[in-house]
Amino acid sequence: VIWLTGLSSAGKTTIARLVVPELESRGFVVEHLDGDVVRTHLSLGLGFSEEDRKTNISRIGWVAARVARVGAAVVVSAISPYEESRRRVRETVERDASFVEVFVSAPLSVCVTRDRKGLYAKALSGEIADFTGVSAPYEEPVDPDIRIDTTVMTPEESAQHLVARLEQMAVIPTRQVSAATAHFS
Ligand code: ADX
Repeated sequence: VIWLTGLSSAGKTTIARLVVPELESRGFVVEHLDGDVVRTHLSLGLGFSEEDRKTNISRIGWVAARVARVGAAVVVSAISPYEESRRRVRETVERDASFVEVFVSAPLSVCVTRDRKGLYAKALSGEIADFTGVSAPYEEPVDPDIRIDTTVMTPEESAQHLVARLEQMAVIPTRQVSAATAHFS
């Protein structure tokens, strides 16, 4: 389970979408669980209180653990603002599979400028309450397995960096020029 946490507009979904085909090319069956999508199905009806967010993350974690247990890779992109929730999810997943916490990092000032969905503008004007980084907390991972600073890397570079780190950690195999092809051609 590759778990991307970070502020809204930090780049989690973009990086996740780029990493999925990289994992598939290494032979993994991959499921991508994205916060925005999960909230239209599995977590439909949940809001953004601390309690609802913790429920959301625990549900995503439960599904991720189940899917990983049968051998697929799971990429999660969800704000997951609470350290405690992330720790619990790790514990659940690590009973049967590996868990990699990836902190997709960009300062709030940059995320506000990106504001892809126009939500920061609404949060800053008070139209949306409990907005992460503005009027609700984001507890930065103290010791993430991988950190990606999306202010200094393009999305493609971020995804490549993530894949390279996963290889270094031996979580995924290195993609090699096919030995068979190299040998027989
Ligand atoms: S989490 O806090 O429970 O992990 P999740 O990743 O599922 O959040 O959903 C975050 C998405 O919901 C954001 O990308 C944004 O599009 C939308 N959203 C709507 N309201 C809020 C809010 N108050 N805080 C953060 N995100 C919000």
